[in-house]
Amino acid sequence: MQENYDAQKIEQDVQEFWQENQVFKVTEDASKEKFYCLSMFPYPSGRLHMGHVRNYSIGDVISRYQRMQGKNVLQPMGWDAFGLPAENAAHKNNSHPAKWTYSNIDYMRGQLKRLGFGYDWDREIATCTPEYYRWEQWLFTKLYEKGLVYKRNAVVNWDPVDQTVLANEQVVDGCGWRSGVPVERREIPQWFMKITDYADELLTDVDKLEGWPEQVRTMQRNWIGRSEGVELQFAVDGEEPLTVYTTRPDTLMGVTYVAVAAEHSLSHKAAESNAELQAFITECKTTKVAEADMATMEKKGIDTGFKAKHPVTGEEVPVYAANFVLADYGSGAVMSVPAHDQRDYEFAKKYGLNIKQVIYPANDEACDIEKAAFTEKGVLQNSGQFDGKTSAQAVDAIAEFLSSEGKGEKQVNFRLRDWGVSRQRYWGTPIPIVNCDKCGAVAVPEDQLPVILPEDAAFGDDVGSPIKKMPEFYETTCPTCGGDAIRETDTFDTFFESSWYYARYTCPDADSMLDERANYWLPADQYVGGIEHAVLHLLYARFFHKLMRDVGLIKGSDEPFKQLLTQGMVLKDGTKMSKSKGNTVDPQGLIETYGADTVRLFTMFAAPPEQSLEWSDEGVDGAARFLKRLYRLIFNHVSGGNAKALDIGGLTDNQKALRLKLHQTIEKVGDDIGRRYTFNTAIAAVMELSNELSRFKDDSDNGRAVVQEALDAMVLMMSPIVPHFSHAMWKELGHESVVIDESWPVADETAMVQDSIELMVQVNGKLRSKIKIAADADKESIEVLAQDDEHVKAHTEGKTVRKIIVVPGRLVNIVAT
Ligand code: ANZ
Ligand code: ZN
Repeated sequence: MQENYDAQKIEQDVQEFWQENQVFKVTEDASKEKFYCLSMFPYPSGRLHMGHVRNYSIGDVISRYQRMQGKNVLQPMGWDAFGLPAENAAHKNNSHPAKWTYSNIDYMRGQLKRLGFGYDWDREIATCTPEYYRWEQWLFTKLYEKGLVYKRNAVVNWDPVDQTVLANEQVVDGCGWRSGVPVERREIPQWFMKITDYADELLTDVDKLEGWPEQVRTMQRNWIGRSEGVELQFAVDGEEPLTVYTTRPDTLMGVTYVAVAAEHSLSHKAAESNAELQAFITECKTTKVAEADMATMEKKGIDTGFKAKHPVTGEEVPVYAANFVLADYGSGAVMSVPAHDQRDYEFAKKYGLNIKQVIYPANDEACDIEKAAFTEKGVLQNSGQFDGKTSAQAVDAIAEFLSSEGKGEKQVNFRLRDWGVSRQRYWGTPIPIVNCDKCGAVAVPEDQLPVILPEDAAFGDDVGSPIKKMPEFYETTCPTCGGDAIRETDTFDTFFESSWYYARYTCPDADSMLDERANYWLPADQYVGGIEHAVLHLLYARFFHKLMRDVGLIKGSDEPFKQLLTQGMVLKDGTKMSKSKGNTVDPQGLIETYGADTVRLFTMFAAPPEQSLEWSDEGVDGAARFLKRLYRLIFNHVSGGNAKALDIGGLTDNQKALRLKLHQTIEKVGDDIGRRYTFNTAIAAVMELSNELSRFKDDSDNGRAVVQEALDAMVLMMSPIVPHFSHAMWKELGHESVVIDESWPVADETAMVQDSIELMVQVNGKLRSKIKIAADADKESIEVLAQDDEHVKAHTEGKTVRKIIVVPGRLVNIVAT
């Protein structure tokens, strides 16, 4: 065995071994329990960043651990290869998005291989290849037949200087990112997927996702946003009745005005003779409609002059056009109850409208209508026939009354909108539709798929999509009547590709969208990725799973991802690492300096996976030192020749103590990696064991046998995290087998007679918990274990740990503010 640890040499050899023996290639094997571990695939932006390294290290550790549990593990990788940055790069360099994308893929694939991630590369997918996107085109045509996709006019961001549609992320402070001029809103025909048809199922199935973080489940629920309310009508003289949707019908008697969206038909009608209102409508067109902005923006409105008749009292209230009413939610009109809705309240104060309180606190809650709206439920007053009812009773009574008068009905509403999938971009999947003057929008027939994105399109200074200027692409014949027709030149939102890649990995070469293999592997047992995808990507993937199920492609599962792990951010000096902030650390340099195993070890040790990871150069050094120390221990042991078999009956107290520690560690590490996913505490426990081993001086046969047992187990336990190191060390320790084929070590119960002490743990001087630790645990691991305690966490959550004081043998005090 070489005396010094040479990471580069070891890693190169081991990677060659993996490659030659195709160790990560998997096939379906019904006799084995499967485990499908999926990490979110990257956008091929050029180089891996630390966030990728962290994400993929977590996935790889889980995969390798599961493999050691004897499971048939699938871990695939691919590329989310369509998207705007490729187009921008092409315009800039007068080159082509495909060229840029494929060369990035080549480079990044090399980086992933260099990091030693155990992917089955035979299953690699790049979503920009026709072999991939043809199937989503196919699905789209099937869904068109089923009525699950449709075309309608919708608003886009239009850049009047560049004469092009902008994606939302290309609009900066209301202006085009290149032109710098205010963006206009334009209506053009676009394609929509009827995700709202699945709103109910998408919502109720969130309950089944027990392996998902509660936070993400809540975000899914909120996004879908089911609400129960009443839809009711206010009569307007000489006009169609005005329909409003309310979740608080109990406040009906407190309505003092009605507000409609600027785009509402009544508003347009009134504007015909009201220039001020016309200007207001135009102004609303250019302001953002994101709901997040709704809450904070200044509320503005204009009286339309129309009067609405209250459905119970017949009293007339004014109708305002207001900027806070969303045109495409509910009916685009709201009954305003300033006494009980804060937004209505502010608006009424501003325009001097009546505020009529009708709900009063049921108990001794404070309520001062002079200061703010009272938004709680309560008991009705000033409400005529409904006086004295509680809010809950009034909801039913008012709904019944309206229903009997033919003026309203209970209704369930969803916040979720249909998914607009048209993008006026080039580098995406062509929408497989042909527009014929006679036949309308016709789906491209199956035998004419895929509609291939022409890769010879010209890129240069011009910013729009080049296929919109390529008659050889868009001039075609109608599949139905054979007449001249025009091909759709829009492409799919790139969320389309990432909505089903997880399924295609199971059968990447299938000559249908999916085949039987999908049912062996799906659902994915573990999904690992960023919290930024907690809403849309996950929702769309869940939706696609159900769509693919309902066209008969998937059987036996309703949801794509059983367990979800959302990794925390990688920070430097407390802020997110990002190119724009210029505080990135390039993983490539680290790999070249330290080797992949050190990088992997650092990322797994520095923080639990769901928390943010603070970058630290010392931390990387520490990880490197630990591997060197472990190497040295193994070197020293191996230099003494083969160890004899362990004689359990003849163990000394010291030997027993080491075995106790060893088997406790095995138990803890198995639980930390396998169940809790706290890889950092698992590593801390192995470090602690290695310290114990350094202090253990016993050259007797049995002493050396215990050391061998410990080193073997440590190498196995570390192998998911530092797989190259472990592969080499396993061999040096005299084993004929390869570590990747080994099983996870099992703790020997008989060796686990307690020899631990209890430490008190205080947070800011207050006793919060007691932890059991090895009698001679070192400071570093005590700190990690103390902070990891559930009771302690409850008191440090959301705070920053400033200092940790360890009084050996007695207590730990954590100072957190
Ligand atoms: C009267 C009322 C009184 C309301 C009250 C709330 C509190 P969710 O739960 O999101 O469905 N609303 C309805 N359509 C709207 C639109 N197009 N743009 C903006 N706001 C709209 O919320 C439904 C509530 O949001 C409705 O209930 C309505 O205001 C408002 F004390 O009606 B409410
Ligand atoms: Zn036709």
